[in-house]
Amino acid sequence: MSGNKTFTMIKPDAVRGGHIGSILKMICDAGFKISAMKYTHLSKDKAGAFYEVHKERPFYGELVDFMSSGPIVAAVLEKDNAVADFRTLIGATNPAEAAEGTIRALYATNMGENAVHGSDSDDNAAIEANFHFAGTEQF
Ligand code: 3AN
Repeated sequence: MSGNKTFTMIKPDAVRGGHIGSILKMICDAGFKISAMKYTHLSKDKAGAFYEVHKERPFYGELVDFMSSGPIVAAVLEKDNAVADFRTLIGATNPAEAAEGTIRALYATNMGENAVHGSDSDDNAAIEANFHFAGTEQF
């Protein structure tokens, strides 16, 4: 059975572009409840640890630099079928391939600077939520 939580970040490009409010409205309008949220600036170490799984990929250094280049909004979102429904709402990793009306189609710049993160599995959603939030910060 699929779970009901996912983890997201509004990335530095979308924050710099002034899109926090529009993106949060799309998320809430799509039926997600926010069960944790913070506005924070990841250090290089913290961004590197979050994306540890991509360490061997050629874009890892660029990804860590980008994700620590400015503040982000991190949040845990709750809804039935949260992981899959949120990935539908954000669209493909490459904004050129993202479906019309998705968050990435509207706000992403390119494959690296793609406006938002969304967990890719229930297990990773729990790991990522707990990476950013203490149990007492998740409601
Ligand atoms: P998604 O975020 O759609 O799950 P992943 O998990 O494949 O995509 O990649 C994680 C992040 O790494 C992406 N959100 C993006 O910022 C970055 N990334 C992925 N592929 C590339 C690439 N080819 N070039 C630059 N950055 C990339």
